[in-house]
Amino acid sequence: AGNKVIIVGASGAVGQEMLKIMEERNFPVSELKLCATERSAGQEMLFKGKAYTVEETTPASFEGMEIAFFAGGEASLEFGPLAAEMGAVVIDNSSNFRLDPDVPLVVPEVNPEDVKTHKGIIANPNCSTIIMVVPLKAIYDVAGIKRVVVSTYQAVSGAGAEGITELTEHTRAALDGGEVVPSKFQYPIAFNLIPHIDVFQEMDYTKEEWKMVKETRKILHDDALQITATTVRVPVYRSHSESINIETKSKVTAEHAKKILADFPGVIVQDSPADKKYPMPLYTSGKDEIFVGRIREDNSVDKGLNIWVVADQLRKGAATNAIQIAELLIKYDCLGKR
Ligand code: 2RA
Repeated sequence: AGNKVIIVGASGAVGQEMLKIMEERNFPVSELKLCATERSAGQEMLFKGKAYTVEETTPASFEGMEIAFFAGGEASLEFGPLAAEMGAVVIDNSSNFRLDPDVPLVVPEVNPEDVKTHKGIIANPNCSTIIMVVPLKAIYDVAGIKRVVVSTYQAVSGAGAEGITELTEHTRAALDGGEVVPSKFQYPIAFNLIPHIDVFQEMDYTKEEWKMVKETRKILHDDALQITATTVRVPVYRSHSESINIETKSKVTAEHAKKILADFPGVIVQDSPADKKYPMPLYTSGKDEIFVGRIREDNSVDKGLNIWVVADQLRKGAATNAIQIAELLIKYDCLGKR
């Protein structure tokens, strides 16, 4: 028993995590194919103790496959629609199809039923969006939300494996007095913050900022939601953090918000100022939950909350969410159905 699964982009930061999480969650796999670009083909990767050789992705790679995970990048543009046509359900971690009205954009704790509307492709939201929308949904269901202001503190691994290498190299160079040559990032990332993630677009917002706006509205099915974002790269290896200000439609006290959040699936509240208890990226990495703390009423408006949210963006922000979507497809029996 199990499903025929292909991972495209298996050797990258998210692909590796997908494989690890499938193993951890004992995801039912009857056949596994690991693919990537020609450059990464030939590498060996382990799944449940067995070695698999990464192959170059070609149209034939999708023959007979039931679930096709795309870890990110351009590959899903080239092969996603074809994989779906050949009968697989595509779960795509890139931004290529996220805003397509025919493609559900799913966070299992928030809009699980949307997977049932798929026409062959399901999109996995952007990492910063996933991490924000889960706690937002908890509040949204109880009090409604009028406006959200979010600022992010995003780890270098959000930019892939090269981002990790660059933080190490820049830190070493800064300490040893060596030369710092930014390549993945626009400026030296060690001992710095860079308020620029992805490309600049309309109104001088970055694409990462627009993703947080547009994807959140789509996932919550609320085009009227007012939301604005500032996204910042920080010298942290792993786990994105977010400061989120939420203006609610009805009043929620801080105590009530703590309870609502603690009761919501996938959320862990870490909030005890007296004990210096609040989420931090160093301690959330490697975990699947979204950690929320510093839960306070906004002193400047009638109905508002401030929360501080941290989660491992390679896991819940990417790979875990994708595997959870596949689990929903099995649960709702909507694999192979169009
Ligand atoms: C980042 N959100 O952290 C992006 C990855 N999709 O760069």
